[in-house]
Amino acid sequence: MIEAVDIYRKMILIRRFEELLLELFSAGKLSGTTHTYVGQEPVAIAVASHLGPGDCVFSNHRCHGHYIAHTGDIEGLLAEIMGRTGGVCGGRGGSQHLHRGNFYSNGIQGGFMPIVVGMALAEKKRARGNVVVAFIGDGTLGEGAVYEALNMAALWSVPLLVVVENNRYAQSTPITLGVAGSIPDRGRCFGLSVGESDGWDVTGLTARFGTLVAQVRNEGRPHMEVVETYRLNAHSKGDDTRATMEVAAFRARDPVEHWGRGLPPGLRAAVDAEVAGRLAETLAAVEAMPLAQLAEVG
Ligand SMILES: Cc1ncc(C[n+]2csc(CCOP(=O)(O)OP(=O)(O)O)c2C)c(N)n1
Repeated sequence: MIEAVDIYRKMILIRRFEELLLELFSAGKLSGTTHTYVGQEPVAIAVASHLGPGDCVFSNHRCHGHYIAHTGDIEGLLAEIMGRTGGVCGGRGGSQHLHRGNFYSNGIQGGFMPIVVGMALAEKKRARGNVVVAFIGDGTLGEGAVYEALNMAALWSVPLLVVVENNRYAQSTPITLGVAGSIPDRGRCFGLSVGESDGWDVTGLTARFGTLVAQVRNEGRPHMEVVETYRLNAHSKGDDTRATMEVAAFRARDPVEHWGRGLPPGLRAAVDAEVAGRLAETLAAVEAMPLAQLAEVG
């Protein structure tokens, strides 16, 4: 069972890492773009707490939280986003295109879903007891490839967990304008088992994903979990068209802040200081690395 303080350490590491990214972006020190996961941290941690090294994770454009929760590798990630040779992909993949071990991310909405099903089918045939997890957003439900993939996943009965992070917006489009009908029904219509969970209930979410990962692993059939959540920051950097009042109401419910308030203040301050120190050291190490050169692309 993951301790409350460890959950906070992981959540605040993701939060502060991304705040640092936004600062670096404003200072002109980042290559490419960056989409932050601010507000959604409990989801990545709840899923990651139940996966082993043989399990496979596919993530999307909003991948930093998933990557840090699964690997803890902030140096490789920061170096990657800053275009340095020590980056997880040599500084050439950038924010959205990460690969380390069994972790993959891709910025094309839904583009990895057919690949994910193929990986899950391979795991089924190898019978090693591994699961494949795919994180997609509500806006990605507009991609046809997602439905072809869900159809095959159900038909072939593969060990796949699809986590739909419903943060209510696809860039600037609210789900009311982009998603007809019910999101859970979109999984049910293919015969997947489907559940819904609350992205603010950190304890409940962690327990829920424990049950789901075990279910997918033991029964070897796909499940789709729709997690209600909210991104507290802009879609990528400054592109936020949401009502200020709405964002403020969700900011008042910030799950990371709320969880931190549940810890003894001294313990929380110690973790905050530890994370700040770790980030400062990481930034210094990354800034000392050489920039990746195009000529190195093989
Ligand atoms: C195939 C494709 N179309 C459009 C885009 C541009 N795009 C990047 S993120 C995004 C919105 C995605 O919304 P959602 O799936 O809800 O994820 P969220 O950003 O809310 O986490 C879009 C349209 C893209 N990356 N890929």
